Amino acid sequence: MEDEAAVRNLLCAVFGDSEDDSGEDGIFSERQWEHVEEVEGLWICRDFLSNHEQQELIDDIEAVESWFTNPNENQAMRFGGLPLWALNLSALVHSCVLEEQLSKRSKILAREVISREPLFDQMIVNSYKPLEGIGAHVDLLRFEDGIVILSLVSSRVMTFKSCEDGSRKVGVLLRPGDLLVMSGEARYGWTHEINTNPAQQIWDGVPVPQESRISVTLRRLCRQN
Ligand SMILES: O=C(O)CCC(=O)C(=O)O
Repeated sequence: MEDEAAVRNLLCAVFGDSEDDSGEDGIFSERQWEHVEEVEGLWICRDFLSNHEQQELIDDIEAVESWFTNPNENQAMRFGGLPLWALNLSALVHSCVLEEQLSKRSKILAREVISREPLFDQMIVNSYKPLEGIGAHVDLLRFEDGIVILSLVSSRVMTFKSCEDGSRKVGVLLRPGDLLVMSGEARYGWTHEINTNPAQQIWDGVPVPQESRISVTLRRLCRQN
């Protein structure tokens, strides 16, 4: 299929070519999109990046950017002028969402979001130590609809709470390589948080091992009228 070929070509351009694309550490991931039924507009792309791709990205983040070499630093932000690796990541999000929307008629991002240029122009990279998290929040309204978060290194449960009815809570397990996409209701009508209550780090009755974690959030600033 043409779209699949386009995504493969983009991956080759970003992460290089490999003869082994089948094993766990193969270049190409086995992407699987899941809609979180309870929260409209919340999607997770499982294995968005393969182990190899994740490692390449972590190397870029840690070495190329020299971020987080100081243990007291845990957040890095960029507005506009995104580094090449983030532009490549953004291009990959674009192709993968588009491919899924065209092939399965899934509505992951609205037409005006997926067709805007650039898709993202702001980035936050968060580095978490074990047991660290982020408080419940809705992303600032100065950012447009359509926000993605890539999880790296280790898993965490992220909890969504309805802004209208705080008793409506939905947990999602984010594994290394997973991409979370929030739009519409999920972006504006639910808060998201990690680890504000460590007891939440239980998934299917089993504790989620608390290791360091890195996340990359891509968003776009609202244009001034
Ligand atoms: O680290 C995460 O997965 C969430 C990041 C986030 O919500 C934020 O930076 O606003």
